[in-house]
Order: sequence, then structure tokens, then C-alpha cells
Amino acid sequence: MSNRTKVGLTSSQRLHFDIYGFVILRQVLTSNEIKELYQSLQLAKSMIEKGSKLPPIYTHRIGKHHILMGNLVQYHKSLLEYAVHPKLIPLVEDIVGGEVRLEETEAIINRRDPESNLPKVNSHRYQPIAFHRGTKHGWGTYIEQDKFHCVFVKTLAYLTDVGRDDGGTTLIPGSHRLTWSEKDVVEAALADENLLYQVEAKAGDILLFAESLIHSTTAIRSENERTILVAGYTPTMFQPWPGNEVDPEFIASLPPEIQPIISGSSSWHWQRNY
Ligand SMILES: O=C(O)CCC(=O)C(=O)O
Repeated sequence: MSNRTKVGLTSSQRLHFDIYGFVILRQVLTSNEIKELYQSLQLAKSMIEKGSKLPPIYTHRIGKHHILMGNLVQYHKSLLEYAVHPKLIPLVEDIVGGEVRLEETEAIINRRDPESNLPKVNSHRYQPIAFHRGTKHGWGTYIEQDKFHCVFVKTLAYLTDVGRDDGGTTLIPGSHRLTWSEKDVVEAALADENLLYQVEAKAGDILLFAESLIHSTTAIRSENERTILVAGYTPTMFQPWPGNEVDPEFIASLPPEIQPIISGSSSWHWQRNY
């Protein structure tokens, strides 16, 4: 068993995860952590908007209202600390079923799309922008000792409060264990909105989810801006998401106990929990 796996989810949280493919962990981050993460992401955004390049950070924009920034751990200490958070890594290891490595870090800062057709937006309770999943039940998941496991798990930190109109992540609960095609699941779920769940959260809450769960960013209807930070994890022999490779010299400068999480140095010597 990995020596980092000292704490796990409670049995109720684990049951929720196994049934629905996610669990919301309330008030995990302290107000200082939230402040530092929020400020560093806002700073990166404003520098990028003023024309700075902040390598190795990459960005994707949707109009002026949505920016995604990725590969963040080298940018600010708080972002690195989030990626190796001692309260979260053991929970992720519980779901992965062993030692993990960081696969990606991404942040999204978004607002209501000023071009959106409001009557159309308001005609549906849920407004998923693009449902997707990063792995699939059957090859990206397994059952061990009766518990569901997934080889790709994310922690998504809400750094601003998200109420019902503020774009909390939309999920299709239970889809983490479906071998249906993604398209069929999405069509069926959109035809009956009772099958969807949209997260409402306070800053500092964490959405822990399996990437086999179909999920989507949600259009914002309010005037509030949303800031989130995502870290993805896999077993140690997997690769980072393209663009999320971390500079070996930076890794060598880190405290020895966190280096393996960022580098995946255990590789095929993966320490399983079983
Ligand atoms: O923006 C969100 O709420 C969801 C982000 C997402 O889809 C992802 O990290 O894969």
C-alpha cells in the first residue's frame, strides 16, 4: 500500500462515489488557500490578456468571456501545493487504487457569454456546453474488493461561490459505469433533465470525480464570474495530458516527497493499494 494512503473517503462518501461517479467535499480549502489560488490565477489571466507569454502555461479562449489556462504548477507555489494537496491526494489514491501522478492542471475563468440568446438559455434548467469523458468504463475503470476504481480522477476546486445560475459543473450521475456510447448517454440525459445534476458550491469546495463520468462546463446565466482549478491524476506509469509536461529541472528543485507525484517517477513500479 502506498504510504500516502493514510486517510480515505468516509464510507458514505465512497458509496456516493460508487453510485454516482463523484462526491462533493465541502470546505476543504482554507480561506488563505482560496485567496492565494484565486489571486495567482487572476494574475496569470491579466498578464496573458496584456500580451505576456507565461510558458509552460497554455491557453484556450472561447470569445472574451472564457479562458482556460493549463500546465500551471510552475507558475505559483499555491498552484503546486494544490496539485499535491495532502487532504486530497489520499482520496484520489483511494479511487485510483494506488499511488498517483499528476496528469494535468487546468483553470477556467469564465462569465456569461454576452452573445448568448438569453430567452433560449433560460428555456432549459441546465446548460451544459460540451459533455465529455476522459476514459470509459470497461478499460479505464475496474472493480477491486467490491469498490469502483478509475485510472483517471480529477479534483475540481471552486474558487468562487457557484449558485444555480453561476455555471457549476453539469454531471450525468452514474454514467461513470456505463459502456453506452457517450453520444447515446448524452442524448438520453438531455431528453430528461432529471438525469442531470448541476453542482452548486461555495469557494473552497472540491468536486472529486472519475473521468469516466460524463461531465461538462455549464453556461453562466448570472453576472458572476466563475474561477475553478482542476488537477487530474493517474497511476504512475501513465503520461501527462499533452502540454502538461513539467520541466525536469523544476521537479528536481522540489522537496523529495512531492517529486514523484509531479514526475510519475515510480512508473511501472506502481504501488497498488491491494
Ligand atoms: O468547467 C467545469 O465545470 C468542468 C471542467 C471539465 O470539464 C474538466 O476539467 O474536464
